[in-house]
Amino acid sequence: MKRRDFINKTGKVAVGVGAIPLIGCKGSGKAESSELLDSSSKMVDFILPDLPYNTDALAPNIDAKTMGIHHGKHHAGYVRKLNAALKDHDLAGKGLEDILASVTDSDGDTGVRNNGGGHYNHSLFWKVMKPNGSEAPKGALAEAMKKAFGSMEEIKAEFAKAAGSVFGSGWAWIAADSDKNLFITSTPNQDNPLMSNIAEKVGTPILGIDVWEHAYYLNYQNKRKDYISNFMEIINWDQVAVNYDAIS
Ligand code: MN3
Repeated sequence: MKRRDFINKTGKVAVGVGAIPLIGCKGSGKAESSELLDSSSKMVDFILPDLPYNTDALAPNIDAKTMGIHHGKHHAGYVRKLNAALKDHDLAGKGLEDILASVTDSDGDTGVRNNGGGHYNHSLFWKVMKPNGSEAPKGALAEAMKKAFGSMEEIKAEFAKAAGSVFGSGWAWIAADSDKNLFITSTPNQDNPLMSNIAEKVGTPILGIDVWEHAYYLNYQNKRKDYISNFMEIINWDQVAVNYDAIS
């Protein structure tokens, strides 16, 4: 698929019910530029979304202190720095998915790439977890998962392997390509599969795990493997299915 088609497709997703609530932005991603201007004609900033549960809701799998710092400091920092990086940047005023599909590995895009990725990735991450997790999905996602991977056990094993193999800081993903076929991949730092000029495998992420040390170190220290297996127990597969269904 050509990149323009990809942007158009994800643009449609961005205004769908399933996708846009993931992304905290006062203006809709598809709003006309005039709607993105406030009364003083300044671009409206991206905002930090609330957690969909209390900071202690995922304990003991993820402890309250980690959640509080991760959301209130780390994610908040990405949002603040994204807004700063977009000042006088060509991509200012675009929706977050369009921004990520357009960033390159040039020095001028570094701030937008790292902090736009950080904002998108964490917005997704909070929503794909819930206390005690949810049952494995039914419907279209279940079919796609079976087609791509076989059994639920194989998916979990491959996803955990991708997460455990990230060198340094990064993310592992289940994502869908332009034909809605699923694949598992990982990305360094705050990159993600939406970054079509950068990512090794391009698509729309539907599930992601943060394997930066800040996501688990307070509770798990160097035991990333234990964090990953405990994350598996709190996956909100219902939300992952919503994310999948929202892809046009
Ligand atoms: Mn993080």
